[in-house]
Amino acid sequence: MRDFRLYAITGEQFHPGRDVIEVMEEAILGGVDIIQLRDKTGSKRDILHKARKLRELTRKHDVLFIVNDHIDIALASDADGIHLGQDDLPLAEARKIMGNKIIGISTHAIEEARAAEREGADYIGVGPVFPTKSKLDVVDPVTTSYVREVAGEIRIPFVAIGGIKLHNVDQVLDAGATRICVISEIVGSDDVRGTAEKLLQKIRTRTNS
Ligand code: TZP
Ligand code: MG
Repeated sequence: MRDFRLYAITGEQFHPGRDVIEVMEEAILGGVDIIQLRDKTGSKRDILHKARKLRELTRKHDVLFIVNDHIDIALASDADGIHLGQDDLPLAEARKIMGNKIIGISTHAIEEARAAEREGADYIGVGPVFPTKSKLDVVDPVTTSYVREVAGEIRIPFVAIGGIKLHNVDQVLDAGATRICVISEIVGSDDVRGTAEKLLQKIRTRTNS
């Protein structure tokens, strides 16, 4: 898959009254290079409608587009890929359906990261690094020590996620992450574009890229 640095996930509860497409476009203008549609409450029809609009937006700006949970919606909207958790369809089954498209897998422990790598995931999520209000099923923070473990061992791309903010992103980069994924810090900001720009600047500085 094409490489990325700053991954933003939708979180419409963080920007009441603002349209998700408009917010994500600002994030892209701030340097986000991969977008995920994550909607745990809408009907499939509504999610598909948003997916199609985000696909159009991401095409216009040439950034990657991933759908969370719903393989059917990922295919119907011609997304670049799917993001799956440990309780979703197993990776091997998803691969049969998705072909060469991107498959990302959430992991919370090194055994899960190893399994995802072995089974052919394109990238993994590593988190939640810090406490977060954006994920309802409660998982204890994995801390930066899990980031360090993954950085030392796993060879496929990984993205650190969970409670990552401008004020603590350096800790995650220090632990070896080179790709960062954020919901609330970006989409909940009064200055979506400026916040994305600042996060990207920190990543670029730490990774010399
Ligand atoms: N998976 C692990 S943490 C998380 C997800 C979807 C939520 C991240 O949101 P935020 O607002 O950046 O903490
Ligand atoms: Mg899921």
